[in-house]
Amino acid sequence: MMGSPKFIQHLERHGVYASVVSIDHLEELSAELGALYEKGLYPDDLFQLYGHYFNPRVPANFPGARSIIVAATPQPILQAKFHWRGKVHGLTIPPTYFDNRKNASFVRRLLREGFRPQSHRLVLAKLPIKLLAVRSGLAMYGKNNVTYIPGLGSFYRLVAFYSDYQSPVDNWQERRALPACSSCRLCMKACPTGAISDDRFQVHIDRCLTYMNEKKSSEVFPGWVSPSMHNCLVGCLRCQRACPYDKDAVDWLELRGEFSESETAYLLEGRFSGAKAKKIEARLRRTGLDLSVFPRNLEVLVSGRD
Ligand code: B12
Repeated sequence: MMGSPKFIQHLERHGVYASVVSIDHLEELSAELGALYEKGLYPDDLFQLYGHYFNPRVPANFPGARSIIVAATPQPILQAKFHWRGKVHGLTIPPTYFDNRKNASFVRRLLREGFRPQSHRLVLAKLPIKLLAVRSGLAMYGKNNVTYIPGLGSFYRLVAFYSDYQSPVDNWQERRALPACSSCRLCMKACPTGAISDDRFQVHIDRCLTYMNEKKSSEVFPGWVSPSMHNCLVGCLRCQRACPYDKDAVDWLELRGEFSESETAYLLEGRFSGAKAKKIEARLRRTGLDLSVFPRNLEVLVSGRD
């Protein structure tokens, strides 16, 4: 903490870790991802969704942007309870699916406070933020391709801002991996779908369970994905739970929702319309979910377990 800018120290006092790089690196960030896409290492459908991260631009109305600030806010694992056929199923939602806007506002407020008496403009940045966190020295890659910060593990949400703050230091650096990942294979063994492998560092995105269960419910899981592989209502926690760097973070749980027998039946039926759908979706949003992954993701977790 000593030696870091005052605003970063202010964030740290509130449990948020941050770093800053010069705006000059924006092109390098996009070039690195562009190269992955060219090599066929990034699925087309994700490129459609996140293609703008591959060619980020400072907003035209912000020519004075001088730096990119990236910040990590710790987040717990969430639980939602579903009553079904006389049993209560406590289902899991990993960190980072929820409170996106709330977190961005929280970090923005802390930055404003930390900059005082100066004031700096902050514009939310849509960037490959994991790579940015590593390139800025804030985090390191785990072999599971999730990033880690000493003391926090990997259970945090990242957010980035363009700013007109001119940093006296530029923290841009080479990508780094956690030291133990060169010999530890626990995440690889824990990954239910074989998405983490020794043939390369980058995960095989098309085999990642999260890639499959974040899609709309109308897309059925491939036949090779067995029911026992599923462990979260959306996403997956197997590689993070197995990681020794996450051992202090995995027990931080927060219960955010409870759904009665009739609500669970409605979610499993999968015919959503009108006020009823809106009402239940509003409650799901507290856990970071919407109706798009229902009924498929709920069905695989409760069916056969009653
Ligand atoms: C698209 C996306 C996904 C996709 C694709 C994931 C992927 N690996 O690309 C899917 C749906 C699969 C996904 C899953 C998950 N995601 Co996601 N995802 C994103 C999103 C929107 C963009 C990421 C992206 O485009 N990545 C491009 C890929 C190719 O980059 P990369 O994984 O960093 O690849 C690098 C490494 O392979 C590395 N590398 C390659 N070779 C080598 C060699 C060495 C030696 C080293 C050191 C590094 C290295 O360099 C590559 C880049 O050049 C970001 C949000 C954002 N704005 O960035 C969230 C984000 C990355 N996801 C996040 C999370 C939490 C997850 C999940 C853990 C959720 C879950 N619990 O299920 C999983 C983890 C999957 C995994 N093991 O990677 C968090 C990460 C937080 C963290 N602690 O790191 C983010 C930042 C969201 C957020 N705002 O917090 N995600």
